[in-house]
Amino acid sequence: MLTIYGVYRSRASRNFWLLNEIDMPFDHVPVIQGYRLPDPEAENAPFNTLSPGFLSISPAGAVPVLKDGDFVLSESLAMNLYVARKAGGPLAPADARENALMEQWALYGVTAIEAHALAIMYAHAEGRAKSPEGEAEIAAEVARLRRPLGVLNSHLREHGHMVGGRFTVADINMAEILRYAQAEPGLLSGYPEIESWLAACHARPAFKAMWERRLAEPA
Ligand SMILES: N[C@@H](CCC(=O)N[C@@H](CS)C(=O)NCC(=O)O)C(=O)O
Repeated sequence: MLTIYGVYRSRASRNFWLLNEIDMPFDHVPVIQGYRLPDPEAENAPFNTLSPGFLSISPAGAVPVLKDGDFVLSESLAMNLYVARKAGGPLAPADARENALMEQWALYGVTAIEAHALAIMYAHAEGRAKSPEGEAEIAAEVARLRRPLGVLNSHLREHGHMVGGRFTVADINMAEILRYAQAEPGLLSGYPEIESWLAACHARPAFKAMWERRLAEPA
């Protein structure tokens, strides 16, 4: 049985969503981000990304991490591709070309979109969005997202989904990256194909089940 290390309020959310979709049983070891704790090294601190026991599994000190027997894998998007391939079925790549396209979109999402979308989300979450500095920061990130969001919008208009004309792990990976950009009101309405595809992704029972667990966790 797979073990997932991480909390729902982390990038592990994308792994939990996929595992719900394919109904694969897994063990869950909650590991909270060290930076969310007042003293992550305190004796009574909960198991966290700076705990020696976690660092011995994942020297990068970040969640999520997956264990499958003695096989350890980090990087949430790589984990999802591994799990989907292991499970097979419609969410997995059907052949080498689909596999390559799923890797292509995961790398595009993480290199061209995720950091900018996250910066926007943090500007809102940390209360900077309404200050002149925050507005300038968000405007710069929105400008950096213009080209990749345009690429995705055109791709979705033509193909409906990321890969293979059906809902797959590639949609989960990209949807979880784009979710951060939703923090900026009105941003995605400029990209209607993305907006409607994302709404359809979020309407899936497996996403909703993950989201419910996430909201149940302390912020
Ligand atoms: N690219 C990595 C990013 C992992 C990452 O930064 N995880 C955050 C939580 S979402 C974390 O554990 N941060 C702890 C820290 O930076 O100390 C992935 O997708 O898994």
